[in-house]
Amino acid sequence: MKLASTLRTQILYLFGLLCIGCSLYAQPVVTWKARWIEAGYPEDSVHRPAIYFHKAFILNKKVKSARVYITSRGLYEGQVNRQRIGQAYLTPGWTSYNKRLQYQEYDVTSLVKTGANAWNVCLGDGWYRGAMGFNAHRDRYGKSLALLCQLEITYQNGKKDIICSDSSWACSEGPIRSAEIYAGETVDARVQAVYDKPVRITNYPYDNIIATENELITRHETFKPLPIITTPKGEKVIDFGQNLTGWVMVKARGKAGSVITIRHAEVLDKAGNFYTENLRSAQATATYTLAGTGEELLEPHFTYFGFRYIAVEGYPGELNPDDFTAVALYSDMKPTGFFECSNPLLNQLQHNIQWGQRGNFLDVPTDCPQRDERLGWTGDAQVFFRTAAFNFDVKKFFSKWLKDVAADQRADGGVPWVVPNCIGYYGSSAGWGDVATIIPWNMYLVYGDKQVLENQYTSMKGWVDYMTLNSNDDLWNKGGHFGDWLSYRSPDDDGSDAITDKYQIAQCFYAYSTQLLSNAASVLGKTEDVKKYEALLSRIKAAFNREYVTASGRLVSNTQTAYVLALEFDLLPEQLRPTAARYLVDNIRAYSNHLTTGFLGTPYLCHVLSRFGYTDVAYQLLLQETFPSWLYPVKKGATTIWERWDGIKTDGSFQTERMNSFNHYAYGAIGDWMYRVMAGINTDSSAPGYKKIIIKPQPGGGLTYCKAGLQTQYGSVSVHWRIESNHVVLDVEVPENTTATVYVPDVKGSVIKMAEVKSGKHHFE
Ligand code: RAM
Repeated sequence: MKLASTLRTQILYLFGLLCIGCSLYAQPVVTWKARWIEAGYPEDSVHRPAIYFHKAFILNKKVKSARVYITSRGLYEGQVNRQRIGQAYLTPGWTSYNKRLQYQEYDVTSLVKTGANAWNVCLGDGWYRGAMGFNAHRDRYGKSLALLCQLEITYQNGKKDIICSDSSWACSEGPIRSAEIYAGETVDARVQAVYDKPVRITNYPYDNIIATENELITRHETFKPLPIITTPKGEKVIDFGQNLTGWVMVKARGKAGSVITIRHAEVLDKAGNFYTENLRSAQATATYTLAGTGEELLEPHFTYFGFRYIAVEGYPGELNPDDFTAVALYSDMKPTGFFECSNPLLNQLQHNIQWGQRGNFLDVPTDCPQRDERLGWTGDAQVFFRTAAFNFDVKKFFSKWLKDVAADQRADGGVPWVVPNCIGYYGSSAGWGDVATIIPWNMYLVYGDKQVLENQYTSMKGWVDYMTLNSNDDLWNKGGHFGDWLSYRSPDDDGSDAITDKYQIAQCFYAYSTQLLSNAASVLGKTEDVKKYEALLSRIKAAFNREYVTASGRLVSNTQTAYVLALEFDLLPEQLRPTAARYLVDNIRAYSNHLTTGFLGTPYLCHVLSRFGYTDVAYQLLLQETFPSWLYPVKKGATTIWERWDGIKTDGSFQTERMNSFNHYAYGAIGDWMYRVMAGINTDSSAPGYKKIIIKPQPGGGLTYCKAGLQTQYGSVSVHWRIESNHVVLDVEVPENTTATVYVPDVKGSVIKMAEVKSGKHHFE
């Protein structure tokens, strides 16, 4: 056994003092002694079985500590002496691999031993070379899987050793016969990895390898089956009661060669049959062939599913609920927010919003977890950001992803539709590309850390300059745009579709992004840029008013989204704003108190209503139970947020299978209004990150109480209001080292008292 000499121990911690802003960062840097290795045999290019790598080594001395540094082109799972390395899944995560490839570091001291050791690592296609994106193309980042890993050992006598991936490793196929994100996984437990093939050294670069910044994907909640269903078609179906993202652990005993097939679905159709058409081409199937060795525990490794139901075929014997457990997988973000009120439907909505987040925060913020898409859609992410940051601590999750946004941004500043951009560039869309400014600025507001603005400033500026480049006379009126995606369309074709002109929308986002860039420049002390972009902003607004606004404040597109965006982003002159807000309310009334907004208008709809004194109308929209509304899906039994307002139509039939996800968080953006306006928890932008807190609850909608809280970096802020004999009783909790301005409301939501308070618990009535 050839052991690397201690002299080669090259994992250097360079505690480089990276002085950025006023914060000091200690950055561990790995010097890789390991070589990239890949399978040294011709692969089955159709099924692409996982590749199993192996290294046997002997340690002669007592080990004090052992650490693994590992990454891969493809997904990896490793074991030392048959014990899993770490608790993370789908590692090394998903980034713009060719520019930024994360490695992970694990303490494996308890796994190694003096004497003979075995280190195994298995690689699957994953996002790297599995079918992804439109037309499910394979090989988005490269054609072959490769492994890079090193194990650094410190002996009790202080000496060091290193075991690296190199030509001394062996490899072979093994039980995982195929695995892809959309297709699922096929495991034949009869096949064992025998490691009888050589590996090949490859010359992939090292300079794109980076430390992991965010929380890895880990296992979370588990669910047991509800009573087993036999559908009208005779399928054996298990309902886990919750639409979730992850997979099902199965226990089975059977003859060698018996095949169990598990298909996944989010919903049953009107007749009660298993429905998978909305997964489009995603097979989303786990297939297990038993080894016949007694009780076998089965679960996939390099895939995941978005599902509530599974259809099981080939299971030996009766289906026993004890043998099936669904497990939720998502990035290990710390839960930070809670929200509860006197309306059970709203509590279910909050539940659905949180589960939409859990199901779509798997290293990257994805649009959906089930069909052949599951991509980092930029628009969806920006729409949902503020809500996400209430429910979970997403600081690291988004600082990592924003770096991929910057990495995948084009030289002309264009931002691709999805990040990591595995689908190619089709131009930039308003409301999608603005992720480059909206998330950094809002991250600064909620976490109070300038670093994100430093990191993203070039990207923010690039995006605004891109829009300028594509403008004529300060009007951004070029290119293709998604517009107010999935806004209301009349099921009766009665001409009431709520379509907003796409260039009118584009102009609103052009203004908003320019405003945010100028805000960022001001925080970072870039005075020249502040001047430049403030001047640009005035021209953009003037152009908007020339092109899209009548003298009385009516907009060219007379839709809710049109008014919402113009008002939210301050595009109209002061004197026209109240009239425009009135037009918005008139429009809502014209739809019998229903919203008609799509992805872009929805997040701001209730905020704009509240800002202009129509919180009562906002409550009417929020509490609306008929289509289109937030509670309509809740009434239809949703356990997550749907992609469309009418994913299941009033007659029980489905919207088109071409686009009908039942786990799409975008419309969950209402959560932000629930926390910020209903409960009234907000940060003061003059002291962001909740250093100064504004507590301004606005009761309404006939609710009798509301309780909400947020774990900020200073500690917990919470609000509890309740209505007792026609007046409001308010309890607030303000964290250490912060101050709060509390606005005490009456039962109608009007402010009756204001108080400046320090940390502690405060009671008002
Ligand atoms: C859909 C995605 C996503 C949306 C784009 C425009 O396919 O699911 O939600 O942002 O299209």
